Amino acid sequence: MSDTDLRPRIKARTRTQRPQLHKVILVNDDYTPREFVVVVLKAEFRMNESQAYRVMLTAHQRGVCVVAVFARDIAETKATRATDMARSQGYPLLFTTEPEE
Ligand code: NFA
Repeated sequence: MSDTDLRPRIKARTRTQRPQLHKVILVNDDYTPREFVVVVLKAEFRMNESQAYRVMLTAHQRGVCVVAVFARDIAETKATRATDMARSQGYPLLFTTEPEE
């Protein structure tokens, strides 16, 4: 016969543990040209011109701006790559990361 119901009687309610997200933060400085900051944001964070310009301007005016949030490894890799891109051109531009609350 085909009357053997093998479906579980109890519905699992355990919540999935999602990895903590980390912010990538753009830090203002007095030396890196605005247009170069925009180029880096577009290259490393896949932003369009107007998104990148707004993030650059926010950091310029307020000191810092959150660029995006990612899983820790990805945030750190992107922050390092973007900072290295600036170093290779002799600019002090800095991207840091911090865990989201
Ligand atoms: N403050 C820089 C300038 O006036 C531009 C800048 C913006 C640098 C955001 C770093 C981050 N040329």
